[in-house]
Amino acid sequence: MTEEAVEGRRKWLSTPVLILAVIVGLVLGVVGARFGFGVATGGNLAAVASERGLSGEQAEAALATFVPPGEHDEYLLFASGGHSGQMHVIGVPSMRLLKTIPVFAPDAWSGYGFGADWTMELLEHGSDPAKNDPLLWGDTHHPALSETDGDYDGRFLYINDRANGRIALVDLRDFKTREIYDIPNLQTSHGGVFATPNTEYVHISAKTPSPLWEPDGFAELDEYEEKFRGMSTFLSVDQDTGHFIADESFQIELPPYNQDLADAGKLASDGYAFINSYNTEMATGGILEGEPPLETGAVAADFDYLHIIDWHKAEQVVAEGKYVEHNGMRVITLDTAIEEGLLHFAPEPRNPHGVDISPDGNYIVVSGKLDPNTTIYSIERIERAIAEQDFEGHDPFGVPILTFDSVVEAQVEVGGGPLHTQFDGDGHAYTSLFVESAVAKWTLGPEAGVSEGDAWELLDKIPVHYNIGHLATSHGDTVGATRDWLVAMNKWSVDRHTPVGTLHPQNFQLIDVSGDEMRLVRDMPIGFGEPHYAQMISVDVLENQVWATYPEVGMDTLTKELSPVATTYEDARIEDNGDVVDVYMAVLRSHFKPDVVRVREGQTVNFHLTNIETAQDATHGFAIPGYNAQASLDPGETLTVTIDADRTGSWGFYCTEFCSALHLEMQGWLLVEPG
Ligand code: CUK
Ligand code: CUA
Repeated sequence: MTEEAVEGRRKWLSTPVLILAVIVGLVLGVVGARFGFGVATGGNLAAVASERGLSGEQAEAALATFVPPGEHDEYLLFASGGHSGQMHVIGVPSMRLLKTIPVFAPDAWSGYGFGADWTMELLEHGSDPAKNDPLLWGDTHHPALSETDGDYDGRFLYINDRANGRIALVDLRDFKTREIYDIPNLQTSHGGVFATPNTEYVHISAKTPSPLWEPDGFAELDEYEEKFRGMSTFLSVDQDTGHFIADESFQIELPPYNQDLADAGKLASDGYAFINSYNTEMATGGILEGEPPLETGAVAADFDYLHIIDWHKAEQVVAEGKYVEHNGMRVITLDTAIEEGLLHFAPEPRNPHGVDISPDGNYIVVSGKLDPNTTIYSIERIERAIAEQDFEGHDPFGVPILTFDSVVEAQVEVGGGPLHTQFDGDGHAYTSLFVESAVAKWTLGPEAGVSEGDAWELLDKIPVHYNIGHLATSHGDTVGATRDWLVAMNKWSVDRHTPVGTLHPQNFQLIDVSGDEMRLVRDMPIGFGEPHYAQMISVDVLENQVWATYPEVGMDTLTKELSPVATTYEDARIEDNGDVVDVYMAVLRSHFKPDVVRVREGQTVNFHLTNIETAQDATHGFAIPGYNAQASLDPGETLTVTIDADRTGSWGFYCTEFCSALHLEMQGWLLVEPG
């Protein structure tokens, strides 16, 4: 958003508007100023507002977030899709859904998991190879955009699978999932994904500890303390492709606590990683065996531990060979991590959830969901306490615990059930309050540019609807956070939207944070799998990097290189090699060449499909009835669909994407002769 526009919005929103006459004058003034048309055409605005029964504030909000037909949003919000296994891309401020990116779950529209070999192969990752039983869902929680110098660079997007301990890579040139990696020694994952400031690594840690050293992965729960462990993973990233480099990655073994959310240090705290934990009580439940429920056991102690990892030091330790290899991953054991001084704990008020680093990197904000305060640590205090060995004790595994009073810089009473915090680059922090269903705005301290007198103060609070989890500000996890928009990601909507049955949408709410007071300007029902976290990136950063079509015809989706099986129109052909038939097929408006494919029952058929189109949006589909096969080919894209021709019949394949006036004619025959 331009500075002028921000300034305009600020001014305009801070004006109290009570009666229609005032609205009209104000609206017309602003509209006139911003869009440059005369007041004469604006007369209808008053009538529209009046007819629709809109208050002044509502009319303002509508205009503030309206993106005219044909124009683009200022920001894109990449939201996780929770247990839908997908990700959603939403325009801000219009709050229009632009795309769903399938990641861990099949998606019929894009043919993800319905035929194209690359999609089938990706979805296999994490499946039990002993069984023909693909893992077809995930629980995406925390997207992480790649970063350069601590700010989003729009190259890659990473997302965790909380359920199955996996991580995926999405290439932001074509918004397609490019890798799913099943991380060794993690059963589940939550702490991450975050990228280090230059995406040297993406971090992901366990959620539920597991008996990861046991050969068959099994241990009794009464051996929990002895045999279960958590794991923090630093996955090295190939800077050209975004792929994970397992050989250059490492893990750090952690005690069997629930390692929760995590964040990377930046600027002042570059080189550190922070992970919250809960259930340091190591409760395991067992109600039927006379134990308290896990939840009761897990809240018994007043403090849990903020994990502070010096990953620069960890890199050195690995380089010196002080690791063990476990399931193909280099693991720094807990004992080594303690000995080498790369792991410290700081007490944090019980059962914290979010940990978030301020844009300047100095402050580490922790929110304890059972404590009305956010607790703010400073990296300066932490580094001093580590240097002076200012410990208040050790945990049962020997990890040194820094003295609480030495490392805590401030506490701010924000309200009921604080979870997550975001920033705006102007010295403000915004914390979601789950229990209170509100967002609290408060000031950081001097290192974030706030004067001593104004530091650590609650400034404003706005109700949200309802039960907010995460929140996201524009560039909110980076050194370049901006003071524009905040999206509150609410778990419940109750009565906010037209009833659509008993499963209600969640509710995103757009809040304008450009003024002194926060203003709620838009609701967006989320009628699909539950988003947790989102990151918001300026469209300016992405715009020149996103491909409109594949730059060359015949490009392989995964490798982004010309595929050896791509075909031109002239070279389209069928090669019958006995057991295997290779069909090199050109796909264009509005036919397939070849359009009759004759095979015998029992043959394996590889359809090597190339969409030879170069026009934007000239996407074609390829669906074969009876074979559970559907692929989608973007302009220029090449992929292979492999089927075993085990159902005899005359099958009419067709294009699924309405591509031209003769789209319905875009069909052909797969003749499977009885063998
Ligand atoms: S968690 Cu969902 S509201 Cu998985 Cu980031 Cu806090
Ligand atoms: Cu191609 Cu419809």
